[in-house]
Amino acid sequence: MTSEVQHANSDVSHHDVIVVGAGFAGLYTLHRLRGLGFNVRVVEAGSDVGGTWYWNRYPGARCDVESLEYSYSFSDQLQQEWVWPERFSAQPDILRYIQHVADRFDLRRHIEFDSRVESAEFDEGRDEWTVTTGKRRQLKARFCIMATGNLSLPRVPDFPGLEDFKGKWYHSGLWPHEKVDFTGQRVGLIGTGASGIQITPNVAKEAAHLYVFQRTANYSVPSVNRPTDEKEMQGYKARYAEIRRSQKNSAYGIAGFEVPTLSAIEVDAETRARTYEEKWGLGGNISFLAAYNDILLNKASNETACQFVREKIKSIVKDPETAELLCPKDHYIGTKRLPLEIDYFATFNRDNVTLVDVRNYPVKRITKDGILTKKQAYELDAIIFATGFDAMTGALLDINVKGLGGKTLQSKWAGGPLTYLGLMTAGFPNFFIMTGPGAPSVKTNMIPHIEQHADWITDCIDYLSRNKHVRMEADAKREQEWVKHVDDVANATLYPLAESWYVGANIPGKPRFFMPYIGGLDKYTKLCNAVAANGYDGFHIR
Ligand code: NA7
Repeated sequence: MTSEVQHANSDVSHHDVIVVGAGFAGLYTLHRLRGLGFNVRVVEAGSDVGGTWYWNRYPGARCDVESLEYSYSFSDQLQQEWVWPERFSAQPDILRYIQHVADRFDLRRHIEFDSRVESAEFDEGRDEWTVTTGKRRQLKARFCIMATGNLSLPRVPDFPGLEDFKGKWYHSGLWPHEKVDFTGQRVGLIGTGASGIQITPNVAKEAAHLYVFQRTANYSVPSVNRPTDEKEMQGYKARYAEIRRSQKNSAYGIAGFEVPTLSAIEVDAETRARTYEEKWGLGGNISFLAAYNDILLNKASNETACQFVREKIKSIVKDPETAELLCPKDHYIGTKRLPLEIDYFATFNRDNVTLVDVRNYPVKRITKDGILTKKQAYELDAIIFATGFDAMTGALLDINVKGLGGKTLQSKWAGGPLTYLGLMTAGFPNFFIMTGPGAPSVKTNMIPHIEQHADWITDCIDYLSRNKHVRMEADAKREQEWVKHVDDVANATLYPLAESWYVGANIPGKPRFFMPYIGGLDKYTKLCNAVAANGYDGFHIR
């Protein structure tokens, strides 16, 4: 291990490990590594901790996993003491929690804020990474860990004319820190993914008029959010050890739902309707999709769930034409991320809300006064882009990463992200990727997965350091086998059929490649543990 070598007036510092990103993943990794005595430096583009929850401050931003489960398990004291105000926490409460974690475990002094990483280059002679930030700071370390998140490179489609717009515009993932007041304004919202669905009811309450520009109708199920029930919370806390174990032994990293045993098409229509109704009333997306064991595997089964949700939309939305337009027809439910709604569909019953069809009448351009579609012009004071992210690979490829022989990650991943276990990519030694492509990532509860990855990587770095190994790299053949396995698992489901960000379909020109590993967190954890127990089988160490 190196000692802390950092000269006050120098713009080069030396460490054992550099971690990029101070979200949930970066913070826990820092905590673990520091606990073992490593000199760790975290580099963060934002001005504070929080990652996703730092940037996504839009009205209505809320987690779709229950907070008692979407929280760290590493400190029992922390989980016993923390009080979550709601079942599905709103962004400010999650940010408050992660800020508390940073303070409580004294993590901030190891983090450089307002520092966007521009490049990371491996020095083959020294077995060392050099990370350079936008401030021309250089950090050097044997190990580099990318905790850059999956939805951290916001994307505004390149509509012509945006620069002419006289009003203000916002992206959901780059929301201002101060409250944006839409009172009395005509607002255009583009995008009806999870972010657009959360923004709509909130902005509709303020705006003079809200126009929701929808390209693809989206399924959504109720969140059934509520203030935390004191008894329920105490029950959780009393059983936390068991709950955390069962999270880690589940596919979705969530303890609180029943694993289904029946097929949707093997039961009669009445039973099915009752089950869906019950799940609809309970709230949550995993519980709805896990009503039956083949909703994500079998088209006919899936269609029963689609049909149920379409009927619900029609029963909520009074205007039949709007209701019909809100009914998704072009993808199977759950094959795109299934957002949770709080009054989303009901908001279209308000007089000050209009649904605009930009599937049949696409946006032609932004003008100084608003949005011009193929059908008509909409005069607007503000535009909100809830148009998503260059997901999973965007933030990684935004950094100029150079591995062995000066090969860039961009060129290696030109056809899609290649990894072994999602943890490393061949040709880039001592370079770890957290909860990204090739790992369960966005298809599981992020927090237990983050803890699993951070623990695995920390143990690995500790093992390498104790044994005086200077370099570890994924084997290229094992990487190919893993990539094929990830693809095979996905192809056994309906997921790859959708035009989703899971396959990169939302970014023009991005190679179609199914990125998350959907074999389940439980199975994945066992695989990772077996690899470590076998002396890091599939990796070259020297
Ligand atoms: P998503 O889920 O990628 O949604 C983006 C939305 O923006 C989606 O409805 C898109 O329609 C729409 N979009 C994107 N480009 C355009 C253009 N050019 N014209 C019209 N509409 C467009 O992003 P979110 O931020 O909502 O959610 C991301 C994740 O964050 C979410 O899954 C949660 O995990 C948290 P499309 O469907 O592509 O037709």
